[in-house]
Amino acid sequence: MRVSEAIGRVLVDSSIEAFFGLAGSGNFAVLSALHAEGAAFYSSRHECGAVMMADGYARASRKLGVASVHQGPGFTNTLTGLAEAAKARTPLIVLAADIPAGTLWSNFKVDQAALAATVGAIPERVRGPETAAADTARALRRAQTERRPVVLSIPIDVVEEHSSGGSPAIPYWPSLEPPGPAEGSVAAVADLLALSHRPVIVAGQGAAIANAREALEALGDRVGAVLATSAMGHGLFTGNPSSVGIAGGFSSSLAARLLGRADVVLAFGASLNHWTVRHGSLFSSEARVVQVDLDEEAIGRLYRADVGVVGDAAGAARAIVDELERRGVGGKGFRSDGLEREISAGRPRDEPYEDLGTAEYIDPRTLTIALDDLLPGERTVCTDSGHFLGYPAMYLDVPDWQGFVFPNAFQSVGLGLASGIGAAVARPERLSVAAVGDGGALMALGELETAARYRLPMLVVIYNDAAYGAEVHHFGPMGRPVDVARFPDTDFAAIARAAGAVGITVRNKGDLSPVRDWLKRRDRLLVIDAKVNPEVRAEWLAEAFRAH
Ligand SMILES: Cc1ncc(C[n+]2csc(CCOP(=O)(O)OP(=O)(O)O)c2C)c(N)n1
Ligand SMILES: [Mg+2]
Repeated sequence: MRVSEAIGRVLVDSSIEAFFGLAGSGNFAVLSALHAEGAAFYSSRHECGAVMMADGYARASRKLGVASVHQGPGFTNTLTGLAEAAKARTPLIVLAADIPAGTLWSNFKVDQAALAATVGAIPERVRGPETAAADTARALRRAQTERRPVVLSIPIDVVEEHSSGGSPAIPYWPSLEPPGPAEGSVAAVADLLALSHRPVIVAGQGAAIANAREALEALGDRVGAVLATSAMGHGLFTGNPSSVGIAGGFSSSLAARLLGRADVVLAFGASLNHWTVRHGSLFSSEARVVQVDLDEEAIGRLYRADVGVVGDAAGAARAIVDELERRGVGGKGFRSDGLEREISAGRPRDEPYEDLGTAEYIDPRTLTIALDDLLPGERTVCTDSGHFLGYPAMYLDVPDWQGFVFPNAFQSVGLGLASGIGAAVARPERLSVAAVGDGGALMALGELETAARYRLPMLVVIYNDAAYGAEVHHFGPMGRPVDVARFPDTDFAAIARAAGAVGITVRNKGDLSPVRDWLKRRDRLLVIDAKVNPEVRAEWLAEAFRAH
């Protein structure tokens, strides 16, 4: 068999069912071989889109994401998506063609390994025909065990060679038990909890990856904790009556008030970055902080930690509960009578606001709340970056952690649409909802055609303020001229129709009625061009710009 076939065979034998990419001469053989081996192929219009589709696919399903790209510019086009995937610790593989080793000159020559490493991905290489299968297996393993994107460079002179190696038996990699927490640190946490009246648990992506929901809920029940997540952990406690949603910039005012009263903060698998702790203003300076993380270096790095516990979130939570049981520590803690009722009436969408809708514009809050009511609960919400971002994050419920895909680790505009496509492919039983701004939509516009071409039953909601609203709302109040960030209105419904999708323009709640019919059919992409009032300034934005 050829090297390309050996690579394709290893991937399909490792349960790769779908992949994304853009065909060029350099990756044509690998792409075709992987497809011929049985993996479904989705052709993007830009390589960044391909990587973000693989990223969204991985986040929504916990399966490995795979993308295939041409060498040189095909690869450099992936870099923003690759940086996002690396920062978010998404396990994925980019199969990147590369020029032959030792080439003195080529238009496509660029140091791919160095570029990959610079953005935080792991560079790997197919070394030759006889090692191709083993090299591919190694790349797969590293992406999964190190939870990072791997760039597997495949030289174009090797890819068509004969390989006798074939597919190696995929080596069995026992999943190593995460290290148990040290007894001393568990005892220190129990000491704090024995004196606590108002404990809170903040769970991040690390807790979600560790499947720690049950263990954290048991701990929360034992000590009467209020539960919250970081933005990356959003959805982990969906449905729990003691959960107040996201801690940080996207908190409801009730959540901010309750979290501010905590006397012990238990962070599990959360870095406690400035978003989660609102630049240090969310928690009281008196609150004692416990940080549990697999990575010792994460503890106390971004925020203070009075007690550090090295271990995985689920194992540590169970060990803490055992210790509390042994000591007979437990109680109602923060869960006063009436707290559940207060929480159920204190979601962000329950907070009163003045509807700033006009004949021309819908208020973005009204739009999002109406969509939350209209759309099925089984959904994956994928959000791009921009001023609008808080609305879907705060007002659209998600069924669980995988139901919220948040490609904002690199805070790049333009990634949300493609990650929504990846999620739609990964979880067809869930409605994929990509929430994007007009700027982000135009930056990734080619992928609108991709979603339409595959007739993906997904929804793209464009918060169209005809502006780079984040800049307008930040610089405008300072008296700076912001015309550089304003544009004539774009008719996205017309663009959607031209691409083969359904497009509707929404200026008020009534304009959403076609969504109801579409939901019954879901036979193709629906694009909502929501003309949102550009005057509405999100409260969370002031918080966001404190870091600039
Ligand atoms: C790739 C990239 N370019 C520029 C920025 C700076 N930036 C942050 S938000 C934003 C505006 C995005 O506009 P839009 O998608 O319409 O969302 P809005 O802020 O208007 O809601 C810009 C340009 C960025 N974060 N990423
Ligand atoms: Mg905008």
